[in-house]
Amino acid sequence: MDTTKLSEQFQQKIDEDIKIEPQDWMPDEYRKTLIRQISQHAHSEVVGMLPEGNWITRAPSLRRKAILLAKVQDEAGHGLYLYAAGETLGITRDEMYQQLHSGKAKYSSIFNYPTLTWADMGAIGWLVDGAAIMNQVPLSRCSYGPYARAMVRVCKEESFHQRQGFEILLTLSKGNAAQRKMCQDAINRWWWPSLMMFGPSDNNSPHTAQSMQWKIKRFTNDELRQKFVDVCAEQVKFLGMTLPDKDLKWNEAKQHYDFGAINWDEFWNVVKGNGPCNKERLATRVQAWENGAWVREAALAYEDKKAARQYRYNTTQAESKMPAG
Ligand code: BYC
Repeated sequence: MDTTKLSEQFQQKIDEDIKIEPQDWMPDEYRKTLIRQISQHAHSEVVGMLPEGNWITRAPSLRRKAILLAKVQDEAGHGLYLYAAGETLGITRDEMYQQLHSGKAKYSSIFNYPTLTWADMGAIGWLVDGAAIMNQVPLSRCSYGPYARAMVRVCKEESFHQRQGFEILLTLSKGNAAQRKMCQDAINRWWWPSLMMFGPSDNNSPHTAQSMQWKIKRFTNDELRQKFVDVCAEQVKFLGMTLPDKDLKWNEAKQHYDFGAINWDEFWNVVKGNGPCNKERLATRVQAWENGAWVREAALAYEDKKAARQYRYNTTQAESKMPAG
């Protein structure tokens, strides 16, 4: 069948909400877009462990430490599901790591900001995981089967992450003046970078139109950002805190919150590698990879030994069944 016909059939399946599976025919650009997005997403999960990992040893109680540890481990798990989903498209995990470690692959801008106080763990849970859920729930209905299925579990875990973050902030918001100040300061620092997580505005987003047509994306960047602002503008009231935006205002006619201008220069600067922590994050990942070399070698040596033992066993068994003489 020629490519035009295959492309038509492919789009028809998408239009009918039939999932595309790894063995199905797909246009090269669809495959490339998915590899790009899924690998960037996987990298974001594992790099995203670093800002919070930083606070595990300094959590204020054993309970908080256990919760944070579990959350950070969840992020490693999300990375693994996503790398596995990426592999179904014909790229190896080593190639994806190589792209991250060489600085060629992107990961979410948000993880290039520092975590200065314990309240940052609350703000990350509430805002960063909250933004992630807003973006990822629609991805669980995306057209590519393995990506959509990975998102189902990821979103359940993200929902726990978001609540634990909000609960940290709620506790601080009921504390003394210094704790309330710490809470507000964390919200102030994480608010705008969280809005940037949704990507450039639609008129500057080169991939959105095609990804919407392929139902990789179900909503545009601006649509998801608006939903997120609407939710957070209400939730912040429960904390008795404010969002750092003097233009944030309910718009009765639109039934949405209006909000201020995003600093896109800051966003692109971080995406290009010049944010406050880009270099440190990448160096830490590369070092973790290098430090883990002996574990990978040991695992491979163990597999080889097991295979050799099995081979010897199979040969002996076959020989013992041979007729004597
Ligand atoms: N940061 O045309 P656009 C988490 C890039 S982890 C950096 O709109 P697209 C968590 C974009 O890649 C959550 N780069 O692109 C973990 C593109 O560059 P390239 C991570 C960004 O793909 C631990 C260019 O800008 N979530 O939840 O249609 C602890 C043009 O953009 C960003 C995901 O990865 C950014 N923020 O839409 C806590 C979700 N935004 O590739 C939490 C999956 C854009 O052409 N990804 N760029 O060089 C997506 O949904 C989409 O890829 C995006 C961007 C909405 C992010």
